[in-house]
Amino acid sequence: QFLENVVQHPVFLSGRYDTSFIDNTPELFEFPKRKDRGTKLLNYIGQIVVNGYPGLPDCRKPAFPKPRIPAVAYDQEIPPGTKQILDERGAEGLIDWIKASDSLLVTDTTFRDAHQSLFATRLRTYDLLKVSEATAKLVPNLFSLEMWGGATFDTSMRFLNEDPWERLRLLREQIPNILFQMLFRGANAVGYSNYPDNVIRKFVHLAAKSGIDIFRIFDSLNWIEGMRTAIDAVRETGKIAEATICYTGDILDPKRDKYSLKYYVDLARELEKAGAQILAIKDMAGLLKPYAAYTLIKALKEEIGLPIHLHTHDMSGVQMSTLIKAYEAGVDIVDTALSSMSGFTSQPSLNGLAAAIKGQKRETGLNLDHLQKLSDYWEDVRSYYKDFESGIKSPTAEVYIHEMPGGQYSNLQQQAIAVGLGERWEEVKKAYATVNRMFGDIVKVTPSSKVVGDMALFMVQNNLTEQDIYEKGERLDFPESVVQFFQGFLGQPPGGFPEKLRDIILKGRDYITCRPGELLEPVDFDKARAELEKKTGRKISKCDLISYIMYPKVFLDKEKKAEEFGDVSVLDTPTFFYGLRFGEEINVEIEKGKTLIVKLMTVGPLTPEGTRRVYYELNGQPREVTIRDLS
Ligand code: 3PY
Ligand code: ZN
Repeated sequence: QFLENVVQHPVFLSGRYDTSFIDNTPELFEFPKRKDRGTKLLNYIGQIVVNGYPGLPDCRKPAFPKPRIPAVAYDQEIPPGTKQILDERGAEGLIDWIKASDSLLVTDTTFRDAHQSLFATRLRTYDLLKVSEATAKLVPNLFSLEMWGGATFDTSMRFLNEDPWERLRLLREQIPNILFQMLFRGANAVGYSNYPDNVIRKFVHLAAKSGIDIFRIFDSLNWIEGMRTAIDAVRETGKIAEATICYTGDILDPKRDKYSLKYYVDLARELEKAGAQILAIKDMAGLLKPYAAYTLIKALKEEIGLPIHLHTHDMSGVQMSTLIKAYEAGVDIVDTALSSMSGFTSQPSLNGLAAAIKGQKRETGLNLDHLQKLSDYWEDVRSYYKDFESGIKSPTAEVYIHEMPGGQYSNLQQQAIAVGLGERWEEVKKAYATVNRMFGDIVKVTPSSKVVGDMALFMVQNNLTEQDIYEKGERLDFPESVVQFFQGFLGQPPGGFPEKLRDIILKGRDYITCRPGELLEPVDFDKARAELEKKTGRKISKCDLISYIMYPKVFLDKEKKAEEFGDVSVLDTPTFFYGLRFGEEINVEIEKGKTLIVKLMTVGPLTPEGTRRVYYELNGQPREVTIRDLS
């Protein structure tokens, strides 16, 4: 191996070396670890068989349907779509095209928000890739696919042992014709706190280069200062900056005058001035009622010159009517999800909307049979993730009380279960509404919604009422996220912070009123790279580096898991989550043309060391691995 490193080294090949070559070229001593992908996968499956997947019930692998992958002709060319319009005519050309469109344009959120909202963002790249070619061929006239950002970035590393950048690259290869859209949390990027400006810029440039076309940029407090750096960065890339107003309250309720029609129109004007090319209305909880949508969109169409893109969640069951009223008011683009991935905490149904306005003046032009085929696939795939779902069985108007974003609902419920409050979920939802009122009625969307959720969990866990907070707050240690929120580290809410509560929570700590990005030291990328290369012992790509900068611990944990289990993205999803049944055999394609046949034989008894032997056949040969039993 050493000899191989020497003779392949560019300095050696150039002939320009002397006796210091060996001393000055430490990489000659870096030897790739022996790849035993088979054993690593057996370790992963054994780990799941013995200990289960975290958060899933301790049960035998259920029987799942074989997914109905829509049949498309391999030799059929992928028809051109909106991506080609952007690439050929540039950002301005695309915006002109949207304005001239005589159809209602549709974004499909199935690849991102739908699963974030229905099953805690656990959707694996494996299942996305199986349907990506069919998506490109069956619905080439979609406006965009929302397929990245939001919570998918950290979740894919944290829970799925995946690289989010790899997901983006692979999907881009498979779907070259439809615009890719991501959700970007302004100064919080794809994280939960503000990042230095140079990290925001670097992230945007890398994402644009890796395949993102439209950046939906929002600030969790609707604070325009939190969005400017990202808007400017997107404009530099030639991609589309879709700046966002997050909708909360009710513009038609005179008692909720903090978030009035005027408030939203003023904000939209500011965003247009700040460089937005599309305006998004992000109704993250599904509070925008049909007649309010009509009023809001009519007003925005009159007051600003940008195309309008509406996003909502269907917890109340009312939001299809909201889309229809928005359509009547002239909305340009709407977000929906394929029907089997729609409804409740997710978006309204794409199939339903396309059918509902078929024959109308601005019908979508989408093929209803094709939408059904795609929906059938997702119906099968969704069953793999059923244990991450919230268990909601019917729509509920309770969302108008707690105002919890759809994307947060299933996550907060998982968090509540994790801290032993699963049985007290009703109380958590009530506390969520109370906390919002105490905080001064804020916009609740990641990460401000997480702060409200953390405080709600804290109050329920410690059996605290609102009054208790005011009376005993001096002696309470509030969650870190709540302290940082009141310090101004997520930005400034409209109307400022409630001072009495801020004093109780901060206990004399300083707070800021400027943009946190002004105070954060820029990250030294070279230094961070050197640090990471030292920690991992390997060369680090730009994408890995930014993942590490955003989520150092999560990234390093993923590296550790990759070391132990190899590339688990090749496993089918039922096996990834539930392992194998005794006697079950699967084929695992570890690379193109190379398949392992894995059969689970049996699991041995608990040894005095607390381990179990797991017995397999690998390609017909007996194999065994030892797994620590964590029960
Ligand atoms: C996210 O930021 O992840 C959201 O989905 C907010 O709605
Ligand atoms: Zn959403």
